[in-house]
Amino acid sequence: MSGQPRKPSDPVLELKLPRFYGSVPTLFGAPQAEQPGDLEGADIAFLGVPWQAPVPDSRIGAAGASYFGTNLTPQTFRTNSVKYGGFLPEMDVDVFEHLKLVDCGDVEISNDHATTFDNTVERVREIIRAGAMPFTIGGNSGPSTYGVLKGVGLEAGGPVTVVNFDAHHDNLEGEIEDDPPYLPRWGGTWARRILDLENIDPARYTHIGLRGPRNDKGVFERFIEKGAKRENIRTFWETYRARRTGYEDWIESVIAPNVEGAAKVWLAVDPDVLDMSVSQDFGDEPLGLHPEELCWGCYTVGKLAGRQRFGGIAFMAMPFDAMKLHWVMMYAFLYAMAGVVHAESE
Ligand SMILES: [Mn+2]
Repeated sequence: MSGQPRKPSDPVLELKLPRFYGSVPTLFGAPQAEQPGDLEGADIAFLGVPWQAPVPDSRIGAAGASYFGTNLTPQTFRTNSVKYGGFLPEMDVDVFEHLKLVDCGDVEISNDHATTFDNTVERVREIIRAGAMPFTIGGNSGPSTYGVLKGVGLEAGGPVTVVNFDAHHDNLEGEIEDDPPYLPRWGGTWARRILDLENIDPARYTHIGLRGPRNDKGVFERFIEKGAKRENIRTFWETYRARRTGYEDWIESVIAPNVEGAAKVWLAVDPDVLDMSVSQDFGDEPLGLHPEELCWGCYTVGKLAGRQRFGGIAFMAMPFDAMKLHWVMMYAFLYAMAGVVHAESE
């Protein structure tokens, strides 16, 4: 070493972070799981689902933020994660001391939509069979919701509770086989379609944060038709009141009855459940949750489910370049896992 700064021609000899390719490290710098055998001993397995949905007419322009480039979200999410560790002083827990995280890379996305779904289901089943909890991130809804949850359901061996944080119903009618191949309608339909999946119990389906005029009049009826309960669809008025009456008690009372007796609990978060003021680089719906409310909700799900029943956590429709939003969602993930850790220590 000459003591001089490196020359552009000097080789880079050491990469301290495990990397998939180029400048993409693993999530939180976790060990890479390249082969199914690498999943041994893992508690949490991160899996990217880099699928970008076609942008529908209604979401062209600024409203299309959660569509454009979402195929890049898993890798930018990884890149943004490496400033964090797993210790939350406010919870006095280091998540990664208790739960071993590995990064499984991304699902292989195919031009053939059915193949993408099959690949996703298979990767998720592989993770669950190895005894780990899948942490998945889209892409848009479709493979990252229906595909992931299909795998969870097939391995569950009993009823699965879905806890879905979303401003929107996403339960429009229309079956998969009716979708035009060039414009699969997953974004607006997935929450209805999942209610037909094996082991997904519609009566346990819990929706938190529904609000606003992107929803239509049929929203409740379409859930009820599929077996969901009206009282499990929690709108802004309830979250708003809970701020005064005690949000922690309220969210526990909402989730606990639907977790009781479930074989698995799967947690889905569409970041638009957050208020549009939360992140300067994403959000087009006011009257949403604050980060602490989302984090506490995720913590509550983790704590009520516990290590054996926590069926996975999934983020979807997150723009690749919404850096501040990524960080909020990393908190949400860590809080869910802190709940799982605390469930074990009780
Ligand atoms: Mn939404």
